[in-house]
Amino acid sequence: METFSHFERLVIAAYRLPFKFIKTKKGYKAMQNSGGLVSAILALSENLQQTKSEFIDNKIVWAGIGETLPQQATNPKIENSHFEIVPVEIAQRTNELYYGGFCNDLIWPLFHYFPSYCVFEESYFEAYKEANERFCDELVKIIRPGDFIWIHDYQLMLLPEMIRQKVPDATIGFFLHIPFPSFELFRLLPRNWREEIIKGLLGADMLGFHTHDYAQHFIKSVKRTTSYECRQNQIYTHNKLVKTEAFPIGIDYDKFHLACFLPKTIHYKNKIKEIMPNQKLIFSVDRLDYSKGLLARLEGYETFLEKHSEWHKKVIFNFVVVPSRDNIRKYREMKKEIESMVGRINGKYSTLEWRPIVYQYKSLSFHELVALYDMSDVGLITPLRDGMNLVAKEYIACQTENEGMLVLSEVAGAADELNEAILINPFDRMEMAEAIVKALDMNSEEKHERLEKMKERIIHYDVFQWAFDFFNQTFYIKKQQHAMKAK
Ligand code: GDG
Repeated sequence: METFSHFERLVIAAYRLPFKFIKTKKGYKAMQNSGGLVSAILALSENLQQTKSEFIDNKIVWAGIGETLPQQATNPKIENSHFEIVPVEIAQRTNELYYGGFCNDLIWPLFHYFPSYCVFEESYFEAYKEANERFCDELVKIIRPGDFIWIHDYQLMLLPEMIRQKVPDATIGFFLHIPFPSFELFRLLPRNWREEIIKGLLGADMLGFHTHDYAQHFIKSVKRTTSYECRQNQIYTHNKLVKTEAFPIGIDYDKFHLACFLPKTIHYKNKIKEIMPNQKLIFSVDRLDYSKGLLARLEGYETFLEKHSEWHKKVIFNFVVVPSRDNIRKYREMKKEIESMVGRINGKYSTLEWRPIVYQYKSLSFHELVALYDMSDVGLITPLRDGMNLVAKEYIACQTENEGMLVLSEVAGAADELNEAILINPFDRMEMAEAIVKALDMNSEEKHERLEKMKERIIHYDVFQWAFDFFNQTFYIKKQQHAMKAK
């Protein structure tokens, strides 16, 4: 029987490669793709040298859709990183049905509790299978014994079992970055699709979710979909033991916290002070997405303005929306609605010298983002559903110069760890309005005390701990499987 003491390579499979390449006069420039997953894995790849896990070596392979590295590409992150890139090619039409269709027209709304937004198309599922097979083909070519294959997110839920069929001894972990919904939602998928998804996922040895609730929802769906025996968080399939666990993703705390003291950030902070003297600042930043609750947030802020005229002229809401998926009709329509609502609220409450909302539809630079986190008095993070929400954790990490308070949706995964924030129901505009007042009025001692508790938790379980915890627990489940086989 094979024995092993560590994993030799980390093989990541995620929908998108971490970089795109822009042609410039001087050659190609590599730009980091946006999103929580890419930030997390890049931070990890930069830090594997100082690994806290004795179970994994510092070699990373990343398979995903995108281009190969042009030779002239320049970017310190690429030069210093230790990963090899494996591009996966998917025909354009298949990708439209797979990514635009099955992933974003069905799984994304369903798993975020928007069943009425779901589109059920047979061709979507066929394309989903085909795309997962394409990933499998590329991975099977490069996988070798000693690899730890770590598959990420809802675009690749069939992949664990596909790889298992071809490489039965592979070590496979899967992490879901979005919520796993209650069975009442999951059961809305056609029976054969939900069976294939559950069996696809169960090809992994370890299945990770952001929260215990998501892991429990998954187990419930396994019980309702298969005849496998489930004991607490372990599932016994026909031929192996699979474990599910909550691994709440963290952030690179030091990167955000220390950035508050860098000259570039200080430059932006001074600018904010200059432009908004004697004003309280409320801040939010999210990708354009209905799950982020942007319209409901504007309604909550409007209610605050309506009920609390004592705050007029004393507060500004800096509302940043980062372009995302705006080639999709639903997203374009939402953008229009946001803009008309911002216009209406500003039209109603603005005076010559004051505008209650400063709206920006763009991506901020890292230092600008950190400066805004640090200088704002209230972080208003109110998704209608969110797997975790890294912005909430980054906001806490950046409270240095001007300690603020976080108003956080109770249905973001982050609410499980950040319970000293002011937690609210994001659909309740009255509750949101009163939470804003509470955050603005909170005395500095109370804010400090609450922030310290939250900081302690996110320092302790940062993005590195998240990954190492996943590797270590997978290592032990592998040992357990070997011991069971040896009996
Ligand atoms: C998915 C899940 C889960 C945002 N705007 C700017 C900017 N960002 C960065 C933030 C943060 C990341 O993007 C967004 O992460 P979130 O977690 O908030 O959201 P998703 O992209 O939806 O991520 C989510 C995550 O995966 C990880 O598992 O938490 O629930 O939906 O890091 O800082 N960065 C810069 N400028 C911006 O304007 N520089």
